[in-house]
This record gives sequence, C-alpha cells and structure tokens, in this order.
Amino acid sequence: MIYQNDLLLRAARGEEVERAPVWVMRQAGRVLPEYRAVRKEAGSFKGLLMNPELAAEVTIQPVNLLGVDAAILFSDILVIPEALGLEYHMDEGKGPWFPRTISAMDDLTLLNAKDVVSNLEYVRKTIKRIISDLDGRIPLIGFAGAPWTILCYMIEGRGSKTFSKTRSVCYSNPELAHALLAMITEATIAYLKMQIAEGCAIVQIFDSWAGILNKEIYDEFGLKYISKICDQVQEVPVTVFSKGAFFALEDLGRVSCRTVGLDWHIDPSKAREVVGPLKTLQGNLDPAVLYGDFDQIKKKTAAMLDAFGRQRYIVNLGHGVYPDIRADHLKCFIDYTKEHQYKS
Ligand code: 1CP
Repeated sequence: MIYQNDLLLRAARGEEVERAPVWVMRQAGRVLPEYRAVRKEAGSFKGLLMNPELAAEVTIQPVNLLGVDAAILFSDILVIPEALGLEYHMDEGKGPWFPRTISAMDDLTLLNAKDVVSNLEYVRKTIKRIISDLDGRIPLIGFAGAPWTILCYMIEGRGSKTFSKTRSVCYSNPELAHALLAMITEATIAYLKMQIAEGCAIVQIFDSWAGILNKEIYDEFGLKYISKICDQVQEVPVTVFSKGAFFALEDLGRVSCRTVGLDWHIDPSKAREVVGPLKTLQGNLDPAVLYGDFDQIKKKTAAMLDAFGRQRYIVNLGHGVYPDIRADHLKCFIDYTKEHQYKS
C-alpha cells in the first residue's frame, strides 16, 4: 500500500523523516462535538462500536478535523474479553463493567479462544470501511489491550485504582493468572493479525494498568506475554505503551517492537537513554497541558519537540486526551507540532 502521507510508518521503522508525525490517543472520542453527535445517533457506546459505518465515520473525523498523520480504529480493548465469552456493559459516566468475572480455574470453561476472530466480524467490517474511505491518505493504526490489562478487567470486572484482586491472584493463584494470560495472548495475536490482514499498517498494545506492578511481577505477568505478541506479530511495526511502567522501559528496549510509548512521568532525554537508540519513541506531553492557553500549549510542546528531536520520534500525548479538553486547544497542539518543526 502506498500512502500519500507515510510519516508515521517511516518514523516507526526508524527511517528518515522531514518532520515527526503526530496523532493523539483517544483522538476519536468525546473531545470532538462531531463525535458526540454520531454517538447520540448510535444510541450507546456499544451501538456505535458495533456499527461499521458509524465507527468508520468517527475514526475518520479527527483526520479531517484535526489534521493528524494517522487514524486509529474506533473500538475498545474490551472487545477481546467479550469475544472470549465475558460480555461487558458500558454505563454512561460510570465506565465499563462485566456481569461475570473469572475467579477460579473452573470459570475458564466460560471462555473460548477459538471463535475470537469470528466473534469480532464487526471490527473486520469497520476496518474494511475505514481503509476504503481513507483511500491511501494516511495509515490506520490497529490496537489491542495488553494481556495484563485485559486480565485486570476479567478478574476485577470493572476499573479500579489498585486492581488488588488481580494482584492478589498473581500471588495466591498464579496458575490461574497464567492460564488466562496465555488464552488472552493467543486471542490477541489472532485479532491483531486479522486487523493487519484488513489493512492496519501499525498496531499498538495498550498496557494501561502496567504501572500498578513492580519490575519483578511485571516481567512475569506482563512483559512475558507482550514479548510473545511482538515476536509473533512481525508483519507491521508494533508499538508497546506500558503506562506508568518506567521500571520496564529498559526491558522494552529489548522486546521485538519498533516503538515504545511513553507517559508524561519520564522526561524525553531520560527515556532515550533508558530505552536505547534502536526504538522509536512515542509521546509524551502531559494531557493536562491542553487545559492551558495557546501560549502555554506552544511553549510546552516546543520544549518537548526539541528534547526528542525529529528522528525516531512520534508526537503524542502521554495518555489519552481528556474528554473535557477544548477541541481548539487540541488542534493548537497538533498544528504547532508541524509549524515548530518546519521553523526549526
Ligand atoms: O462514548 C464514549 O465516549 C465512551 C468513552 C470511550 C471511548 C471514546 C470508551 C469507554 N472507549 C473509547 C474508545 C477507545 N478506547 C479507543 C479508540 C478511540 C481513540 O483512541 O481515538 C481506544 C484506543 C480505547 C482503548 C481503551 N479502552 C483503553 C486503553 C487506553 C487508555 O485509555 O488507557 C482502556 C483502558 C479502555 C477501557 C475503557 N473504555 C472506555 C472507558 C471509559 C475505559 C476506561 C475504564 C477504566 O478507567 O477502567
């Protein structure tokens, strides 16, 4: 596939670029009034997610409205536990929850890894539609949750500050954790391969709850499975974003991914030193900077761009954009990343 703008792919592969590409985690979402309108039309979050035409529309909105260098598939990491057999609900303002959870080996009989891809036929249709609508303008990013983060939801049944139930299983019933992680890993590899076969040109693994672990436990229950996914998904560049896991950055430098995502807790030069020269880095502006005025946004963005440099770098925030950020502030961030680089 030849893209009109392939900056993201060249940056991920470590090739020379004229400027670092920019996209934003959660760029398709509530920050855009146009998203809220389509979401209303769909009636519910899941109604939107499972409607290929509307999901494709909200995927492409930020491309046209914000001028980002990549689209990210509109979906959710929770489609994997659902495709395995644990249905989730998404309550307005309260976030996701699962009526059934996993707490013992016997519960694994609720799950079936074989039908995951056929259960996610609606995602396949959405990707087909996006690829056709994008018409080669820019690459489409596919994604999945990391096995550790998915395990957290399958055991806990909802979001949590500490995920202490899941962490306790790592000590009290590690066999259960590993059996489930292996199943999630297998499902995730098949799912990512389907996304790539349909045209996703790069994929990102979101480990949103990596930061509640320490290095030892993350090595055993987190990185081991991420590594397996990266080894088996070699068709396109893979980005690993282990949020909060500064302790894992050195090891991520050795995982067979192309790009390492960074949250805003680490400064750019330290991240480069720890990860090493062989990976592209992605991130990491504090999303709260976008609450500041335009001058503040430009000042902080310029400092970040100068610190990372232009090569082997993808501009992004350090986590998803907050839904109450003004869309013109987000646009200011994106425009300025381009303007500043052409100036300097
Ligand atoms: O209608 C709405 O606006 C509901 C909010 C919303 C949106 C826009 C949810 C519920 N999911 C999404 C889409 C989504 N989720 C995308 C595609 C859009 C884009 O990035 O532009 C992606 C990549 C995700 C990934 C996702 N879902 C993560 C990993 C990234 C992260 O933020 O750390 C996680 C943890 C989820 C679970 C989830 N889904 C939705 C919410 C509110 C949550 C978090 C719940 C919690 O805090 O536990």
